[in-house]
Amino acid sequence: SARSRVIVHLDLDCFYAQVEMIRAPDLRDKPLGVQQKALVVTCNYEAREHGVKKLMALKEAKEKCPHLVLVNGEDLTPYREMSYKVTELLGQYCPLVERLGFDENFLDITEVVEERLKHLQQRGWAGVHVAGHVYKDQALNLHDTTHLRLVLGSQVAEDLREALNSKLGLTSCAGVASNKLLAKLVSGTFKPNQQTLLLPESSQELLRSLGHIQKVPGIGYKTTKRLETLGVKTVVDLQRFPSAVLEKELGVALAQRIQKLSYGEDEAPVTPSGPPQSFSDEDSFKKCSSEVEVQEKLEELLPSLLDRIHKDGRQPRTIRLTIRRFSSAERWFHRECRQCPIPPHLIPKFGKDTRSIISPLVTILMKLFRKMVNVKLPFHLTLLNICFSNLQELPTTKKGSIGFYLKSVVPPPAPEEQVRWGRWDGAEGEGLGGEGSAACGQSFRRSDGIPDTRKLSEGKENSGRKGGIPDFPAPSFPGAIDQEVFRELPEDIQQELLAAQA
Ligand code: DCP
Ligand code: MG
Ligand code: MG
Repeated sequence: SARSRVIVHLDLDCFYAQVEMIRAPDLRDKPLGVQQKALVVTCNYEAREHGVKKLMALKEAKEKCPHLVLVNGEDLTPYREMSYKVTELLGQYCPLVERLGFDENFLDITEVVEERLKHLQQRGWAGVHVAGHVYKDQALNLHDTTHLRLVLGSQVAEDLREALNSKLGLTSCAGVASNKLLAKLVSGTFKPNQQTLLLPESSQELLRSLGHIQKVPGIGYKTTKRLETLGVKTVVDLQRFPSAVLEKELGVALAQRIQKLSYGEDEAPVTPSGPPQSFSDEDSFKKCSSEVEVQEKLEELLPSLLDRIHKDGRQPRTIRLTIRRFSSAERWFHRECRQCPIPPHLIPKFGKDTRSIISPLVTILMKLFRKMVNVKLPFHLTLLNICFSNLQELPTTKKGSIGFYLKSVVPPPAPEEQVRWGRWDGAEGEGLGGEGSAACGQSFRRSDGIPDTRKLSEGKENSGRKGGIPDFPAPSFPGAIDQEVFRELPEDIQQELLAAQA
């Protein structure tokens, strides 16, 4: 039987705000908010002391803290770059690093711990102590090798956090536990700049403390709704619900997985993320209703996107345009897309002759656009997204690109059926993203018969995202966060936002 694992979940403190404080150190001792449109998406801990919260409306934040300093965080470039530096650094300590959003990483440190254990066995483990907190102050038993391994894991986590701090100037929180679910749940127990170890005997308490099933990472919005109709609201309800009924309602795979989650069991492996499988950017707006405007928006989006591809060093083979039409009924989820191969003569110009390809790319995108929209009739768009995918290595990829950094540990592409961590399960995407996906002409079927949306494949394709993410309800949201930001958010926050829309 498999030896129990040691998993670390690392979450950076007030991530965007930290990046801004590194860029402008005089902001350090001031309450700082990072603004996107009319929202303070995050703020430093100084501002939190004044009552400013993540995702607070700008207006309210200023009322709470009149001397709040604001920086605009709409250009994600600095956060994205720091985010990859973090993953890269962690990858130097352990090959099994999986990104989750911009500011979280899972590490499977079982082998690292095993090495330390060997050393200890030579030296004896009398002086072994836990680093950071133990959840609920549970007493340790170092004669129990599971405890001992987890304690060594807490020391590894401390070393990782110390490395992030000394090499990148970042503080973070960590959770150490025997699987991803528990590590993620425990990591935020003490914040900021602290870490927490969960011993197996306390895992029930941790799960039950969540209360509502919606708080369980891996149980998505749609599944939550279906469970509620069955009368299942709390984690305890789910634990006690007859499995046979659940399997009939949700299908065997999903039923078994979520019931296991309710007990704190999660077998999902830490899957190295590797480099992003696509590059996309988008803009959302109230109204775009002429071809000229569409062309302008596309011309605005392309340069920084091409710049990211240039820095990555790989060349895309496919280009895709996604639009969202105004529609009061389906305003959240209705996206349509068309894609086509990039003409071979343009491919070598990516990364070399960026300027000269903008115009031919716009021509291609406008053709794709006219395949979706009859331009002779009035139209009303609220979003445009350009995505480059099917990235292929050059014979000699530049060192230092994000496409390079994980090369040594990049796994073979994960099969689409693979059940993934958290809300990124295909089954979750089905309900929320399903509408728009049909129009994309790509739908995927899982072996268990649950239709997946394009999101699953697009997810693997999208800057490290895992698919299954519902389309974000931009137009109805006051601070309209763009799709990329939304995808990169921790799932609890995504859920919060979606719930706020409902
Ligand atoms: N973010 C965003 N929009 C949201 C939520 C988050 O742009 N709706 C961004 C800003 C955050 C980053 O994602 O800095 C990471 O999200 P976290 O929930 O981890 O929040 P922070 O790292 O900011 O704060 P904490 O210290 O609570 O982890
Ligand atoms: Mg964080
Ligand atoms: Mg986070």
